[in-house]
Amino acid sequence: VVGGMALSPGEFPWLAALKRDGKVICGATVVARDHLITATHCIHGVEAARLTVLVGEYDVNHTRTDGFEVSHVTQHPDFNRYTYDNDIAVLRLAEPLPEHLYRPACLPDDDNSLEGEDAVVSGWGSTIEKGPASSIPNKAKVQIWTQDDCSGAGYGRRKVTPRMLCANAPERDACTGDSGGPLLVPQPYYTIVGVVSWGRGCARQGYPGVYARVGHFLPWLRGALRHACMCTP
Ligand code: 4AZ
Repeated sequence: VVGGMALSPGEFPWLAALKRDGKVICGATVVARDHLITATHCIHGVEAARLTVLVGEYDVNHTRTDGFEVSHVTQHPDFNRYTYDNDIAVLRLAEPLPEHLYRPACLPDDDNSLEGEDAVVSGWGSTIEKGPASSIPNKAKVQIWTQDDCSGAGYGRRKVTPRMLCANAPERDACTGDSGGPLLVPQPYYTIVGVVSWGRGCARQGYPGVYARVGHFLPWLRGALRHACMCTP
């Protein structure tokens, strides 16, 4: 996260770090006792056995646990690895998380446009473009763009589809390593409206962060999260 501030320990109890072969590669969001949402591009073609998630941790270079085992991965069937269309995935854990370690983020209850709304992006990604990953998580307040402004942004022929959402603020953005983590609207409950997906560099003028639009995937998520105990505020 560029242009943000450090989270306090325990401040975002739904925020998780995703590891592949023991190394943090992306963010993720706890949405149920044994389910997280991340980006498909983070885990594309990777077997569940190589994945773990850190939940309830702060400094990822000094963790208390090695992470919780992922037992099953549901990639979005229409993920496009060239355009990053449909860049969302659901991780199922081998065991439910200990209750004291997390609180789930809520899912939106419809596909609102959200344009102009304030949102918060968070993660262990770089705090400057091409910088190293952060050992502690950061957060930044950003604004959600209209779909028209977003399609007309600098991305040109790199298409921003209706399955995506743009957000940024001057000098504030998601960055490398934040992928898979949440974009949250805080009112009335922290609700995951986006999954960090792509962008040109970080916090460049005219190039907002692009997110998978969670509201678009509600029917698919209901299937992938079947039997999960959901957020009950
Ligand atoms: C990345 O490489 C990445 N500025 C994620 C988000 C953005 C850029 C890069 C958005 O994971």
